[in-house]
Amino acid sequence: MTTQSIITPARDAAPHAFDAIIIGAGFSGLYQLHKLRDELGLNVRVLEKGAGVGGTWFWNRYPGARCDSESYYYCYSFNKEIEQEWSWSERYPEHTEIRKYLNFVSDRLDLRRDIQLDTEVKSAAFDDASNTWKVETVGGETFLTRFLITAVGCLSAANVPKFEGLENFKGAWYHTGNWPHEGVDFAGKRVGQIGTGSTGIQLAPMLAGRSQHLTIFQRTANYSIPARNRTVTPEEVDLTRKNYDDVWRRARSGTNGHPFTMSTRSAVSVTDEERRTIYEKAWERGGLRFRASFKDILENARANETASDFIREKIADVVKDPALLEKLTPRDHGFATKRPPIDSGYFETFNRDNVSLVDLKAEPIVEVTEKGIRTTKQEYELDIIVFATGFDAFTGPLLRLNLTGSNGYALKQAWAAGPRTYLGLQTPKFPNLFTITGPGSPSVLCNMPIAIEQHVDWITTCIRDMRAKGLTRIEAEPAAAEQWVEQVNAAANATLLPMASSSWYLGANVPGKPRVFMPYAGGFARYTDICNDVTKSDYRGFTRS
Ligand code: N01
Repeated sequence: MTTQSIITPARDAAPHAFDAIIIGAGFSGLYQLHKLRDELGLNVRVLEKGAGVGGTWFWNRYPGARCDSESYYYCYSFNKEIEQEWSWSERYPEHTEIRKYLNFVSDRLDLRRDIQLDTEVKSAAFDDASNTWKVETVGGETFLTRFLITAVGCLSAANVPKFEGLENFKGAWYHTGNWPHEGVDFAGKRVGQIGTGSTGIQLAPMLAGRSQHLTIFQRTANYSIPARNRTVTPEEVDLTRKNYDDVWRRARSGTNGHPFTMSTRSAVSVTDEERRTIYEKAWERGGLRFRASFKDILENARANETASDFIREKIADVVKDPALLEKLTPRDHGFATKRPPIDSGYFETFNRDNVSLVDLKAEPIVEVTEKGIRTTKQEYELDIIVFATGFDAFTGPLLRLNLTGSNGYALKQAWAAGPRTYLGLQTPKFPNLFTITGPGSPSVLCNMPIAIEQHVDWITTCIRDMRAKGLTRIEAEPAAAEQWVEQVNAAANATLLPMASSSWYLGANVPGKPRVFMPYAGGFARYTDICNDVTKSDYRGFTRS
C-alpha cells in the first residue's frame, strides 16, 4: 500500500492559487478531487491533516474498528472498473481494509499528485472584493481559492470529556478516534474503558481478550444487534459484481442509502408469533438491517417497544448475573433512537471473570486520579484509560477550521445557537463554501459513501453551471436556510429519533453544545429529489452573481 503524498508542502510565503481547495482526504475529499479535476478540469488541491489518505479511517485504528455497513456497499459506486477490480474480504470491512481500499482508489485515479498531506488548516477567510477564500495552514502556507469545500467528516472531532485531574493520571490514556498507529499493548494491564456506543461495543470484547482486567464505565446502557461478521466467499464477490447496478439502484431509492428494502408491514399489525419469527430471522442474519424488519420501528412508539423488548430478552439470554443484567438493560430510550451499534460478542464479554461494569448513573465519575478513576463510591486503579466517548459531531470538525465568511462573520457566530444550513450544503454569509455531508444533510443516517457521492455530484454540477455562466459567487439565502432548518426539525419530529435525550444526533453528548437535531431524517431518496429540484429551478434558495 502506498501512503505517501508526492507533494511536499512548500513552505514559501507566496500564496498558491487554486480554483478549488478541498479540506480532507477521506471518502468525500478523494471523490470531490476526482470530479473537479478530472471532469471539470479545475486546478484543485486537497489539504489533509493526516500523513495518509483515509479521513476518519486514517485515525480510527482501535482494536475491533470496522464498519457497520456491509463492505459490498460501503464503497464508491461511481466507477465501474474500480467496482470490478476491488474485492472485500469480510462482510464488514476492518479499518485496515478500508484504508487499503481508499489508497487503491487514490492510485487508480492518480489522485495523490494533488493531495498535500501533513497539512492542517488553521483558518480560512472569505474576501468579498475578489470572491475568493484565503486559507492558512498551521505550517504557515497560504492558499487562495474561488471555492472552498470541506470534506472533514461528521465524526472526526474527538470528544474527550473534561474530567478533573486527567493530567495527573500516571498511566496512559487514548481516545479511540485518535488511536496510536503503532498500536497499544494491553497485556497484563488494568484497563478502564469509558463509553458504550458503537465504538465501545466493538472495542470491549477486544480489550477483554487482551488485558489483565477490563473495567467498563457505562453511562447509558445500549442496545446492540449481532454483526455476524464472516469472510466473504469468491462466489459472493462475483455475484455482487454482476449485480452492482441493482445494488446501487436499491441503495439510492431507499431511506438510508443501504441496498435493502424496508418492510412494508407495521410491527403492531402482525400477531405476536409472526413478529417474533420476523425478529428472530433478522437477529440471525445480523447487522443494521434489523431496523428494516418493520416499517414503523422508528415511527411508532408501540412498534418500537416490540423491537426494544425483543433485544432486551436477547441480552437476558446472554448475561448470567442478574444484577449485571439489570445494569446492562437499556430502558431510557427506544431501540435505534440513538445510532444502534452492532457487535461481535459484546454482552458475552460481561460473563468473563476479568471484566467488570461500573454504572455511572449510580456512581458518576468525580475525577481522574494519579492511579485511575474515582467515582462517588470508590477509586478504580487502572494502567490505561480508553475514551470511547464519541465525537463532537457535525459542527466540531467545521468550527475548528476557524472559518470567517462575508464581512468578517465567523462560523462560530453564525452557529452560536446551533448549525443553520441550507440543505447541509451551504451556510448563509459563507459564499463559495460547500460542506460535504454538513449538518442538515442525511449523512450519518445513511450509508455514508452513497450520501457523500450525492453531495459531491451536486456540488460539482453547481460549480460547472456557475462556470458555464461566468458566475463567481454563490451564497445560500437566509430565508432558505431558515426553512430548511424547519424541515430538518419536522423530519426528525416525525420519527422517534429526538426521544433519545443523550444522543449525539442532538449534540447532547458534548456539554454546553446547543441541542439541535442535526441530520436530515426525511430519507435519502427524498433528500436527493429536493436537491435535484433546487438545481432544476436555477438554484432556488441560493443567490448567484
Ligand atoms: O460515540 P457515541 P461512538 N462520561 O457518542 C459515553 C459511528 N461509528 O464513538 O450514551 C461517561 O455513540 C456515552 O454515554 P451516553 C457511529 O455512527 C461508526 O461510540 O452519552 N460516558 C456513550 O456511551 C456511531 O454512532 C462505526 O450516556 C460518556 C459513549 O461514551 C458514532 O460513530 C464504528 C461521557 C459515546 O458513544 C459515534 O460512536 C464506530 C462522559 N462524560 C462508530 N461522554 C462504523 O461502523 C460520553 N460518554 C462506521
